[in-house]
Amino acid sequence: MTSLFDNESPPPSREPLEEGALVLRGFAADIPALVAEIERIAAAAPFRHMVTPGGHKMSVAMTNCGRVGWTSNSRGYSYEPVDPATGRPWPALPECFLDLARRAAAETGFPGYDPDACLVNRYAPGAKLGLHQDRDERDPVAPIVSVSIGLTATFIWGGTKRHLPVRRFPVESGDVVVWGGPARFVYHGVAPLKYGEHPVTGALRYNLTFRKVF
Ligand code: MD3
Ligand code: FE
Repeated sequence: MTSLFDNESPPPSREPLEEGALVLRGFAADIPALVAEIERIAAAAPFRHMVTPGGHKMSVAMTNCGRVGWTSNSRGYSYEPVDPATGRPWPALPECFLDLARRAAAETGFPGYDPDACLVNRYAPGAKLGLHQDRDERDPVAPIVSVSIGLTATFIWGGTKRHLPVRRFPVESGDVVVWGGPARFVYHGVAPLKYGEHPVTGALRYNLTFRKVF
């Protein structure tokens, strides 16, 4: 007897985290295609280490695609239509990114998702993202969709107040997490990436986060 998943990773599974938040394990099937798009984006809008308003250089390297891109500098955070590093608009959202984000949002109960930004994060071993909320987006109803690619990371998430206890869970290549409804404004972060080798990304992890900004 053969199964659809013989010689493959386990079948996709859905794990609710809390109301409005769902992990879709293995939902992103074609990792090489996503990495090829990331490389195409980075050729037009190079990865860079942004500086926080507090004056710290971020350990995660970032770029964007879509109508606007998330930027940080010593004056603050903003979504910008033009990449400050190149003076050109950000590369367009690839069709396969949009399709993936829309299907994941619909699975979680958010049909008609129309993100206008995709932040692409690149983690080398040791890179981390401190606990934060994503609240630079004007649309508070649309979910944020996150796609993990390459090395496994530990995702940290807490409550809507910084002091509330946090939980941790591993996110592997192909895992998609949708954060909507009451989970949209929870504090979250990523633990320092452990060294490893991934067949497609080598010693790197990428994360795509789709956002509806306007
Ligand atoms: C939960 N990125 O770019 S994605 C970010 O893995 C960011 O690179 C992390 O946090 C990463 O802002 C985590 C998952 C994520 C993104 C946004 C959220 C989780 C979220 C917004 C609200 C709640
Ligand atoms: Fe975030």
